Amino acid sequence: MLRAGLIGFPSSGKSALFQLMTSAREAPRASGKQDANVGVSRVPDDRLDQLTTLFNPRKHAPATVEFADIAGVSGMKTGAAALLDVAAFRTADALLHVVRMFRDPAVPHPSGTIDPARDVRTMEDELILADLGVVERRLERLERDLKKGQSAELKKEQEILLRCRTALEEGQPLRAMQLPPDDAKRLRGFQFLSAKPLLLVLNLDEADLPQADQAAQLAGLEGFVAGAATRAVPICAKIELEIAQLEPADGAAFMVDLGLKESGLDRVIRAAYDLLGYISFFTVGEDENRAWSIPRHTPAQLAAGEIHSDIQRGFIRAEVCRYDHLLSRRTIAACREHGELRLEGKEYIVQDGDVINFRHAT
Ligand SMILES: Nc1nc2c(ncn2[C@@H]2O[C@H](COP(=O)(O)OP(=O)(O)OP(=O)(O)O)[C@@H](O)[C@H]2O)c(=O)[nH]1
Ligand SMILES: [Mg+2]
Repeated sequence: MLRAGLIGFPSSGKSALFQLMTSAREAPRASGKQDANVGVSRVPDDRLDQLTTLFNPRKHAPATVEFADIAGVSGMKTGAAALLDVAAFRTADALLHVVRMFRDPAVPHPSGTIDPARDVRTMEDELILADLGVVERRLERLERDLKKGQSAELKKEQEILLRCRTALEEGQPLRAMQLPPDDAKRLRGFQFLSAKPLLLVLNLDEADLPQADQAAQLAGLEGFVAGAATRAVPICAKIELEIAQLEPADGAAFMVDLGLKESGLDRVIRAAYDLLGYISFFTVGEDENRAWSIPRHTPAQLAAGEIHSDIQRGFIRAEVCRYDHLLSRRTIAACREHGELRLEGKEYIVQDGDVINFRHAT
């Protein structure tokens, strides 16, 4: 499951987006220690709907995305560093920075003016600063430990962290560093914020919706968005929340009027999947049809673990057939007869749209 953390300056529209994505009302927040609201949304997938029409299972379960929302990330004295204390952000797969572009005198911006490029840079600097703190603390510790006794592994870690520190001090986020897989693995445990893929959710003014496609250029963010593991998606949280509350037919008509081809929920989820390179596979049966999300290039045994760790552990084989083959043959048996059902081993790289039955020992 994809897990995303919503960050952004106060009153940028994080909670409005959270509500749009999860149809959740904002729960009362625990006072004192920072805590996040976590909500789940269902990933729209036309292919799963088609499979459900075909199999008519008792249960239909789309893939899900988890969103975490928090109050005014940077309004706090501690800035983005405080995010590191909140598990939902530390462990998020991606950060969604809600960037204020709407103009509304009734909702003052904490910095006094609407300047998306400034906000994006400021937030980036905060993420970088938070990570720099973590790197420096770890480096101090490593230096002490290395004085006590040499260790090749600790030396290696020190070397990578020194490179990270240089990048961070130059204002470069860690997501821009090209690291060999081994080194990337060494850093994973730190859960660096600036290493996470970043989706800028540009919260447009209603009046700017007709130019939504050029929002990043209009905001002067083209260069920023060209960075590694960085994307932007335009929304208009307020108006799209209103649409979401209409009857579906009225909502669809309203969207046509506004020139929107897809709902805000669909656009944000698609952009996040795209950013992370996620794909979907399906499990089908009388009981349940279900979609699962995994990173591209995931081997079959690891994909099985997305369903259950027991299936991963007892993995024997994967029976795989392509979604479009199944849709045209209509049954797994017919796919088998036509040689379209394959038996794959644990190293098989799962493809987008695979329909899989995992055989496993119990
Ligand atoms: N005009 C306009 N107002 C918006 C839009 N999105 C959010 N707002 C308003 O801006 C105010 C703040 O929105 P929130 O979603 O609460 O912002 P937030 O980022 O969660 O704010 P904090 O939790 O305080 O950091 C609310 O009054 C929203 O109704 C928008 O697209 N257009
Ligand atoms: Mg909020």
